[in-house]
Amino acid sequence: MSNNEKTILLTGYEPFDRFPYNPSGVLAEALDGFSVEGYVVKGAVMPVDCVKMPGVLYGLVEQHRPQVVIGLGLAFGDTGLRLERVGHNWSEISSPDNGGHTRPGVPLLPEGPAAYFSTFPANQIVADLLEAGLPAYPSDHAGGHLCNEMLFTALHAINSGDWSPVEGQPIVAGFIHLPGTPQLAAQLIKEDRRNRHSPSMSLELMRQGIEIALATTVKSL
Ligand code: PCA
Repeated sequence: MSNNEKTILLTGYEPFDRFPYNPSGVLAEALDGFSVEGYVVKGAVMPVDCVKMPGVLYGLVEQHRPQVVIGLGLAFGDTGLRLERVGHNWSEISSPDNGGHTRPGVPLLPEGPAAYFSTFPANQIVADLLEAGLPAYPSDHAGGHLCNEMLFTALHAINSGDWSPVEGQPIVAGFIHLPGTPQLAAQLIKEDRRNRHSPSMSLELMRQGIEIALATTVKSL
């Protein structure tokens, strides 16, 4: 990385649980090197392991020194792009993650605050996505799994000073949940026809939406 390159860290996740494919990791990798408004995307796939993930995220921030950190994750069953406005200090993992860990519902950081607000312009992103004809909505609960953990970890690192400001500006952070792809929906219907009410969105449309989200975020800096 050259010293004055402006970067966006875009993370996704590896496959997990009953999903053999995770559009979030696929898109984070596909967008690696993409330029938006003078910023270069650094795309990375993180492990779905609640113990390992925070260290991986810290390592990526140390490596790329991004101005913006945005996480992507799969939320099968969602009907559009879900812009997460809050990261909660909470972890509840009922079916084992890829490291075999479960959690009964515990704070991520016992001494930490209950929650932090995301700092990317979630409402403006939703408006821009809807204007472009893409289904999108804001959310104030990112669940109890790794996606919320990523968002809370990033917001805590920024608020606690672990991740220092880049050129005087605090790092901006947020999270976007993605629906399943048509292929994932088809596979689940094959397994059980009762899964027929499974919404999906093509990878191409999700990619368009993420590009809009990144552009809107960078324009707000
Ligand atoms: N989705 C999970 C974790 C990994 C992923 O892609 C979540 O919504 O928390």
